[in-house]
Amino acid sequence: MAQLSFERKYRVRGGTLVGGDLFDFWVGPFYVGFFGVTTFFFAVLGTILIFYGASQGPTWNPWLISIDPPPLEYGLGAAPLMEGGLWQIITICAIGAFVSWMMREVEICRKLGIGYHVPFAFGVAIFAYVTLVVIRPVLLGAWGHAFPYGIFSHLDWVNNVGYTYGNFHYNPVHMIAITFFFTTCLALALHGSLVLSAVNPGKGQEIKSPDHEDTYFRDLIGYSIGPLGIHRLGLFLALNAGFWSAICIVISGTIWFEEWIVWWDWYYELPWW
Ligand code: BCL
Ligand code: BCL
Ligand code: BPH
Repeated sequence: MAQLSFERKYRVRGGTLVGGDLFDFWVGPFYVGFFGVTTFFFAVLGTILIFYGASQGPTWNPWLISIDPPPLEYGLGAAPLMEGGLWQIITICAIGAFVSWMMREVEICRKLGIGYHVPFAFGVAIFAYVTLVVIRPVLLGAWGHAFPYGIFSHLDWVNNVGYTYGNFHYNPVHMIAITFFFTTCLALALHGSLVLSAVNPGKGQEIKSPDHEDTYFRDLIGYSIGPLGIHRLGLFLALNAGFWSAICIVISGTIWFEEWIVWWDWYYELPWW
């Protein structure tokens, strides 16, 4: 693949955490590194195992293929391959692949001498996944509480777990997470449109400056958070969306056992009604 003009300048040695110079090279545009190798290993193995599981199952319909966790009876033990063991190995591969991917991001940051913001942010997504398939099942005492790896089956899991707690919408932390997701989308809609309006103004017109962007919002709502601030805000909103998602599900069944609407009883019980 063609190299961009500035790319060669940044293809410097070093910054690796493991393996020294051994894997310090590129394949086409991709940096490899030790963690590139481990990502590849786990991703390929996990994917092969999903296809193997599918070959043993009733269907090749992509929507319906599902690799299920062990039944609740197996608790936290290892299960036979066809009764959840496959799911357990795929989960190890998935965590291995995601964490390797994050560590590869770290090595690239070190090479470039930039901050670790991206791998940190990805860490929050991994945290949400690990909460669903490790932390909560361990707290509840069975791998069977994790979600199955299938396009439709994982939607069924969300639905069923949701109704286990009555109306999941009443989970106050779910509310916080959803609010952050919506706000993230609002912020990106404004940021994306604002930047385009200034730097992509149409043929023959001159590109406008960040001052124009700031002035736009000052005219509109009396305040502009500024070119650095908007990225801080965006990251803050997105990470909170992922973080509170993890919290909203981990408290369901571990510290809250009833329907979520019952949680609001404190509100009725306030002394002044
Ligand atoms: Mg889900 C939907 C993957 C966890 C609730 N979910 C989707 C689909 C996709 C998916 C099949 C679109 C997601 C998307 O665009 O995201 N979900 C997925 C994965 C995980 C996961 C990989 C995971 O944790 C490893 N989902 C969960 C947990 C629930 C959940 C359990 C809370 C987060 N998910 C829902 C609901 C919906 C989905 C509700 C939907 O309505 C939607 C759907 O249409 O389902 C049918 C944003 C990310 C990107 C745009 C980046 C690209 C991601 C691509 C599309 C992922 C492909 C996954 C592939 C089919 C999985 C196999 C991997 C191979 C073996 C290598
Ligand atoms: Mg709810 C969860 C919104 C209705 C039951 N719900 C969530 C949260 C989110 C949300 C706050 C999922 C996001 C998340 O965790 O991301 N729910 C939401 C909204 C409504 C809603 C907006 C709505 O009605 C408008 N929910 C309902 C109804 C219930 C309900 C009322 C069902 C009847 N909801 C539940 C349950 C859960 C949620 C149960 C959850 O478990 C879930 C939650 O909080 O989970 C933590 C986090 C992101 C991830 C987990 C993805 C991680 C991705 C990994 C790290 C990387 C994957 C890589 C991939 C395999 C690579 C593919 C290959 C490449 C493409 C090459
Ligand atoms: O590289 C990236 O992006 C380009 C990283 C990434 C990120 C990053 C990255 O840097 C960041 C900051 C986030 N995601 C952030 C977030 C939000 C939280 C802060 C959150 C909303 C979110 N990501 C969500 C999601 C979702 C959802 C909502 O479902 C998905 C599907 C993703 N993120 C997906 C991704 C990837 C595109 C990418 C990424 N987020 C990470 C790529 C990676 O890890 O590659 C290595 C692994 C493989 C190539 C494949 C592994 C295969 C497994 C071994 C087998 C499959 C197992 C799986 C459990 C089966 C699931 C089946 C489903 C049908 C349920």
